[in-house]
This record gives sequence, structure tokens and C-alpha cells, in this order.
Amino acid sequence: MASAKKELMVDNNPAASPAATIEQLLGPDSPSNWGKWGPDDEVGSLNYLGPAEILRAVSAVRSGEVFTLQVPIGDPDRSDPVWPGRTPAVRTQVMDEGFFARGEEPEPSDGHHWADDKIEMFTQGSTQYDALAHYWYGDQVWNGYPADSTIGALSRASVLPIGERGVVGRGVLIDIARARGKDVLDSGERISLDDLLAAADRQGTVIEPRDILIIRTGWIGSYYRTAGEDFYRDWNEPGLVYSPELVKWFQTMEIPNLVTDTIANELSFYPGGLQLPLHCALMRNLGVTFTELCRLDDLATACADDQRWTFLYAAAPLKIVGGSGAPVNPLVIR
Ligand code: UVW
Repeated sequence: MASAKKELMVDNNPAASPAATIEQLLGPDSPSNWGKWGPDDEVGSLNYLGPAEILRAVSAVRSGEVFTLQVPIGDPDRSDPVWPGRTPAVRTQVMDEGFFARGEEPEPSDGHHWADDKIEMFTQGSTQYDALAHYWYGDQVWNGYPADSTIGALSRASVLPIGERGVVGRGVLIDIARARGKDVLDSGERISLDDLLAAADRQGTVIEPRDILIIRTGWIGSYYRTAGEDFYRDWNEPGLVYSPELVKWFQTMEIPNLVTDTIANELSFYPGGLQLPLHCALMRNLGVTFTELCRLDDLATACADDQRWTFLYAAAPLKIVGGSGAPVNPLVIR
């Protein structure tokens, strides 16, 4: 507990009081990649994923097994997991055989029938990529674009350029739940940089520069085993916890993409009311893309079975113009 408390002090000064704002917590010297890929960049650390990284990912494929990481959208049996305040996706049938049976749709002369449906959902209401301008502090978003470029739609660093580019690289899964001998981490359970590296060591996994980092907590898997609203009780997702060392490690390791099985990829809340500071330190300042709400349990079982924790990861979020985020169904090929 003592070390966790130190991590939340302003500028690492143990005598200081807990930071009241994210800007105070991160301080003026928080690592930044703004400008590194030019004044017009909108995909940030995905720039690290060039042909050499894609070939490195291909060489990690051994058995040809395929895993899809998306959770179902519009499941009527268990409404979709969402960050509190967002509403689950609703799929509505707008055309089907019933319309013909009830005489509500004229019978076409050529005998064809059809089904149509629509979905109303938050762009971040399922497995998804965040746009780099999804979350910020101060008056600037990723790469220094003005915060008012988000008004009405994201005119800079929306999810569209991520969808246009696609994401392919070597994925490495670090199974924190398994390392702690649990099915699922507890509400508010923390993962420090040391915890992450120790879990990798324990797996015998070397995290290499430019790896797509995938962290399993068991959290979303537990949603589908938990009744009704119990999942949201004492809401505080477990996950990575901010420290200057963690942020520096992401920058030095040139991590392009953080993927987890929680809704927001990090510990939700800090003493004093701070929320999701890694969205700011990693996404806003370093341009690390976030893939959230992934289903990792089957993949983790396969990795544990043959002790191979690296593979090819590929994903392309939907190309939503001006979108703050977009649904995606990432693929892992082992
Ligand atoms: C929030 O913005 C709260 O979370 P996410 O990054 O999951 O969309």
C-alpha cells in the first residue's frame, strides 16, 4: 500500500499531498511524443509498426490457431458491458419474414424476401479502439491539436486514420490473473510496472520493443458469469496504475498499442477523485492506441497450454468519420 500511495503523489514528492488534477499528477515533464511523427500525425505510436514489425509478428505464428477478441454486440441474453453512463447496444429488426406474413410489406413480383436490422450503440460500447483525441487534459489533445477540434466531431486524431491504417504487429499476452492464481482480479486491484514485468518473467516471456501489449485481468470474462447489476457494484476496474516509471517504460519500449479485457484499460479511480490518468499519459501524450473490452480468456488458456505467449495480432476499427472510437473484432493468429 505504501508504494501505491507514493505513486499518486505530485512529482513523486512523498511530502506532497495527493494530486488534485491529472495535470498535477503527471507534472510538466511527463514523457511526450508530440511532433515525433510530424505536425499532422493522427495515429501516434502505430507509426512504430512498419514492415519489419509485421514480419516479426508473422514469424511468431506456429500452430495456425485463430482467436477473435470481440465480445458479442447486442446480445439480448446479457446486455453488453459498458462504462457506467453509457448504454448497451440495441439491435432492432426492421425487416423480416414477419412483415410479409402480416401483410405489412408488399409481396415482390420476383418472390424475394429479406431481413434488415439496425444497431444503436456508443462507438465505445463494445470491443473498440479509442481515437487518440478521445481523452485529454488542459486545452490540447494528442499531438497538440486544440481541444476544441473535438467539438461536434473529432476533426483531428479521430478513429478514422486508425481504421484506414489498420494495426498489425507481434502481440504479447501477460496474464496477470493467472500470475496471481485468480480467475479475475478484484475491483480496484492494481498492476504496477514491477507487477507486469514480474508476471512476464514468471511466464518466461520477453516483452520486446514495439510489441503490442495485451494484459489479461479476467474482468470481462467475469461479466458473463455475474448476475445482473452485480458487476457494476463498487465500480473500479482493476488494471495498470500510473507511475512515472511505467510511462517512461512505454515510451522507451515504443509500445504501439495497449490491449486489455477491461472497459477502460487501466485502474479507474485514484484517491482524490482522479480518473483514468493513463488515458492522458499514454494516449494523449505518447500516442499509444488503446484497444478495450477484449475477450482474452480462451486465448490465455491456449497460451498457458503450450507456454507460447506471443503471436500475430491484427485489427482494424470501423472507419467512423470524426469518431471518438469504433468497434473492432481483433484477430490473433498463433
Ligand atoms: C472512458 O472514456 C471512460 O473509457 P473508454 O476509454 O473505455 O472509452
